[in-house]
Amino acid sequence: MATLELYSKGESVWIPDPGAVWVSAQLLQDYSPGEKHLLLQLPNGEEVHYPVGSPSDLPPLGNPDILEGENDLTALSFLHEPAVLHNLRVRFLDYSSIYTYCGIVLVAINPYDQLPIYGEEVIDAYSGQDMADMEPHIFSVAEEAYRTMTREEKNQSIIISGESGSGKTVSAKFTMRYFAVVGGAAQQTSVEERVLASNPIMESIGNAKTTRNDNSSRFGKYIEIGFGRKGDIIGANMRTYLLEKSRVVFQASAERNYHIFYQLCASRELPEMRSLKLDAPEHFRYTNRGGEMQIPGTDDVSDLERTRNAFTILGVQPDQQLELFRILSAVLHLGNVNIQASGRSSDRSYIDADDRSLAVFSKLLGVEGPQMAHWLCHRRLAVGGEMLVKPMSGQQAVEARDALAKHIYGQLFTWTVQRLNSALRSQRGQTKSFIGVLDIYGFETFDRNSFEQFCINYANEKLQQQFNRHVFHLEQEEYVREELAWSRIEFSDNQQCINLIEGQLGLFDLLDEECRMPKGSDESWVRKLYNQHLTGKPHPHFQKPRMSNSAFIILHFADTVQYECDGFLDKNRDTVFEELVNILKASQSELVAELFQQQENVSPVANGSVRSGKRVTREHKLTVGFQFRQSLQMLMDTLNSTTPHYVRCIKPNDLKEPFMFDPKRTVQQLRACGVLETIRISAAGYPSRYRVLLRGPQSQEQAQASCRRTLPQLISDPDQYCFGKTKVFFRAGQVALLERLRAERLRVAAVIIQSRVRGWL
Ligand code: AOV
Ligand code: MG
Repeated sequence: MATLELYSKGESVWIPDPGAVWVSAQLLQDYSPGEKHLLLQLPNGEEVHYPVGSPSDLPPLGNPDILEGENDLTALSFLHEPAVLHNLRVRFLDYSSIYTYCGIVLVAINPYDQLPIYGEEVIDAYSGQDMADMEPHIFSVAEEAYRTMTREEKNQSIIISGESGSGKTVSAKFTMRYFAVVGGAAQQTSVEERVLASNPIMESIGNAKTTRNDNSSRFGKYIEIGFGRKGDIIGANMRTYLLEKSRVVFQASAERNYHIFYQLCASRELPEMRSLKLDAPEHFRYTNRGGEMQIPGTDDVSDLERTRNAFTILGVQPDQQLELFRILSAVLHLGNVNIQASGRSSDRSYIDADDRSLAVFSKLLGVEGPQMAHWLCHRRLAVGGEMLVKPMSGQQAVEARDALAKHIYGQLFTWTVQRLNSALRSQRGQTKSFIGVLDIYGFETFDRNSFEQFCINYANEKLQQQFNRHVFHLEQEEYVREELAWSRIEFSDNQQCINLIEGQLGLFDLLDEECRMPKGSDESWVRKLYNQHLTGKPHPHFQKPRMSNSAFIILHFADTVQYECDGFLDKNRDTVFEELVNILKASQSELVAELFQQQENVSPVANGSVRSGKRVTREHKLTVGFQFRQSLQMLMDTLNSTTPHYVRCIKPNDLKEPFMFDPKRTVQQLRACGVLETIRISAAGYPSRYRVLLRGPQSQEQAQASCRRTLPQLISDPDQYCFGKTKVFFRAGQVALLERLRAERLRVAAVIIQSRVRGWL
């Protein structure tokens, strides 16, 4: 909390406001301890009595005007939410500056407008420059990573986060383009071109229109760009995380399936596409569920051309591309296979022998139609050591069909990533160091949250922890370097919440266990969660909603989220029936057969559990949750072995309007992405660092001595500042006090603040 004497007449404070979140008001009287009100004047001239029960109710103080529009928020005297919000808004609206530093974080606000700040001449301007000398920019972060890599020969990471539609993928692409330009060899080679060509491919198979973003990435990506001895790009490698496979068979209203399906449908009249027997996307069950087939401002035909060119650049020849398109088209036809229910209580199902979609599907994939029809509607079952074939109900058969479609798409996605990686592998010797760019889904909370949100939010807990620990590490290193007599800084670690999710008897652990049980169910899993984490000593991050027995609540660092347990087991198992996959394995098409050689969650013969409509997973370690935990741990290990650079993207309004700033939405994201958390962390330490120099020819020692003499007279509380070897460290608010004193008593002040040292770097 700031010093009380700063609450004096004429000063400004921030008071909460339902619309603007915070508004500035002027103090009309000095505040003296014990008073129950502050007399304030609002911007519209209105005078209000602001209640102050105790000094802790005092509203946050405004910053000195000279700091308005600062390009590094940690330079502000008062580091609090209203100050951060105000400065971001001023920079964004008054200066069209979408980038601002907040210590080691670059905050990027989506302008929803084409800005002339990404041209090659801008790249040239940033190239070779010191971060501190340049306006904040995504290129300055890229340059900083590049320079640190070449200077220290150490791997770097650029970690980009933010909610859906905030600009992560756009930012990631700009950093890649930056590296392609500065890391381009003197003679144009194709490596940079290949690295950039991976983007349109990944976007066509991994991005889709959602209600939040017309080009939403439905997977996480970490791409390592490898550089050689001379700092030139020599290759790349990417890892992907948790593709949203449910989208292949279902889309919410106004959403689309993956772009590639619409690109293919739109190009169906091309001679080479005729054999795919495609139709308009309205006619496929898997592409028409969202009701909207067209994205304004995009042309699916030319997008397919771009996708195909990119494939060609990456060495995937046109005939193999067509092979991929054939499999994708087969998925669409599979969705149109009509499954009819039969039997007295609809406990059986069948597919008409002349089902056209099944015929096309089978022809495209080179498999036996009748066999396919049989195994879509039946399954093998082991009962007492004997094999039985049991019919499936219409509902079960539809689920089996959809599971197969998701499986085919998932295998195709994985295969494509592997194919691109082998095309991007360095052919010119060893990679010296790499810069990894992480573009991963941000924290998500919807009206209804399921397994996907659970995994995504868990990933964000892990990233937040990585970030917290890194920031603290830097703070403490600085204190050691400056030999501060300073005990450790307190900070809130989110380890407890992470343990709840990934630890022993944690949510994933119990989920995997439930998945192994023949009679396991979502409800019984959630009951076990209540038992484990609510009885006895309740877990501080876990709650049960009052009105539901099928949901649970997690108190995440960013927000409190309620998850509905429905579907967790199935999504975690993610199985597909073995008989169906065996048919595909026997395909005449080489690529189809290859796709299904590496099997993940294929359900073998069921053990009687089919009665409850459940499938079993062969091994615990193959659950989606288990794989996700493992891949995240590997990601964290990689990130921790690199020097990280952080970019936090903000979506300033939900209307996709150019330069429109909705303070409520912005604050919400600042809270969720941990920028404010960082501010809180730094306010607990010494956020304002000043090199304290005196005018005139004084030696370093003399200057230090004067400071030591003078400061105690200016700031009475010795806990508010601390002398380091080369700097004085001030607690939050002290610099504002000094500045005011200087303005008032210029002659008395012996301290002249000359040069401000940038935040944490
Ligand atoms: P995301 O990656 O963060 O969402 P995108 O990078 O796809 O978000 O950005 C969404 C849209 O915002 C883009 O298609 C552009 O129209 C616009 N945009 C973003 N950044 C800029 C910029 N710097 N300049 C101009 N326009 C921009 V998601 O993938 O949904 O989480 O899963
Ligand atoms: Mg994206």
